[in-house]
Amino acid sequence: MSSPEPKSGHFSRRDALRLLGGVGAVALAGQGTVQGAAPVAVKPSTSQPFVLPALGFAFAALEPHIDARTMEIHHGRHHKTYIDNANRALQEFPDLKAWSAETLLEKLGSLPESIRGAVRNNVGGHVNHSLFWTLLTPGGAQGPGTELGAALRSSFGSLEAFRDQFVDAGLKRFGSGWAWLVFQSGQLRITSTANQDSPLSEAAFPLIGLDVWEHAYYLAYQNRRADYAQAFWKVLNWTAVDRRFQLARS
Ligand code: MN3
Repeated sequence: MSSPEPKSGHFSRRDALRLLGGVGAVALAGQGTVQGAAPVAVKPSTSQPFVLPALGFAFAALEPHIDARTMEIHHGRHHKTYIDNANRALQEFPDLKAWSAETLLEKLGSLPESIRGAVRNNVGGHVNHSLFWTLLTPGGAQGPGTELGAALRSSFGSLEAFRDQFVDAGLKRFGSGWAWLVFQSGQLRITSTANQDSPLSEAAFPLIGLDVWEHAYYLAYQNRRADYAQAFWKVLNWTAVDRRFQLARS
């Protein structure tokens, strides 16, 4: 088969904003001048070779809701392993070198079959975890901003109903996977994926992701996934979610 092509030779403004995340995205959103920005402006975790992004807070910062040892192993070993495996697999495909992690997932179906599974699992694992860390913080807003709050109430009836449905999605995900709040076709949706499958591969933009693999909670919660999912609300940084909601609609 012919080699797939990146969707463009440069990163679009939307890509740059999406990839940057955090404070950088806010700054760029204000500029509106990053059309054609070089990949160098992109957060290093999303361009190849992938690197482990800094956590941005101490391993113990989320205690008692998520314990330090879990954070240390989850970030330094589990996430690192996805990165190492992704980089190793992609070494064999120089034609894909310019593709960001997100683009690889968005265009999963167009990738050579021989690497599709490795990208799905390992680039998926990298992108999902990179997002997860940015959503976890002892700081940030305790609830959604005005616009997202209104959208959540309109979509799910109330914030409480939203939280219940989100937790339910995580509990119903059999085995390993993720619960998601996504923005798709102009709508908020709650969904879940198996393993490290990314909403990006379904043309959905993730706003909130909760890792429900046992490695995310087993040390402190053992089999009590429901308790872990409830504790998630205590450490979710709604400021980051609001920012992603803005980004999804830009
Ligand atoms: Mn994980």
